[in-house]
Amino acid sequence: MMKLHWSPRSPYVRKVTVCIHELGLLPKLELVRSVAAMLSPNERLMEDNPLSKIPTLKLDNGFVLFDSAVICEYLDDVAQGSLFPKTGSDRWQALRWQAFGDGLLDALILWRNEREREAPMQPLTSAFELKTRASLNQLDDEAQALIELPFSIGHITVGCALGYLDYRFGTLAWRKSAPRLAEWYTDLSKRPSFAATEPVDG
Ligand SMILES: N[C@@H](CCC(=O)N[C@@H](CS)C(=O)NCC(=O)O)C(=O)O
Repeated sequence: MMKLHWSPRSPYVRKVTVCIHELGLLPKLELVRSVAAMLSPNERLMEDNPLSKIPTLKLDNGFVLFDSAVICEYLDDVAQGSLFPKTGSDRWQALRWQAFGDGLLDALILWRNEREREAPMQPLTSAFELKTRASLNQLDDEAQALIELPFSIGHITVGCALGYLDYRFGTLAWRKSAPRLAEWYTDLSKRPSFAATEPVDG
């Protein structure tokens, strides 16, 4: 049985668990609740991944895969899925959206870390906000393409980034500035894979 270091809060882990649901792989995985926090490296997790990050996937033969992009592509390959288009413009758009969603998440997580400090560095939080707003504008312009292209890791990653905005940045009210994206996201959230992986504290 493959072992996934997992948490119900992490948006990168959510990418992987959405793929697991989409690909019907749930019975093949053991989910291990692992706490990963930048300020307190987790020794048990580090035995599998010295970077102390989740998601981390340990295969039956002991081989360990990270990060989320690599794990998702591996699972799609194992299940012979179509979340990673093999060739052509669909492939590059899927990988681009994955990089876009991952990049937005990277900025949001650093922003949140800064925000929680006693004296947040204001120019830094402003820069994160600027990038987040610009990303939402850009994704809103791409909403029609998100609707039209075959469902892929790109859709999953952008969806997980938006889910994280709802979870940790509610006051940003992102739907106001990205109404077409919001409409697409409402439909995406109805997929059983998204409904089953809503972030929760605990
Ligand atoms: N690029 C990585 C990012 C993973 C990541 O940063 N995960 C966070 C949890 S949301 C983590 O493990 N943080 C712990 C740390 O940075 O020490 C991926 O896509 O898997």
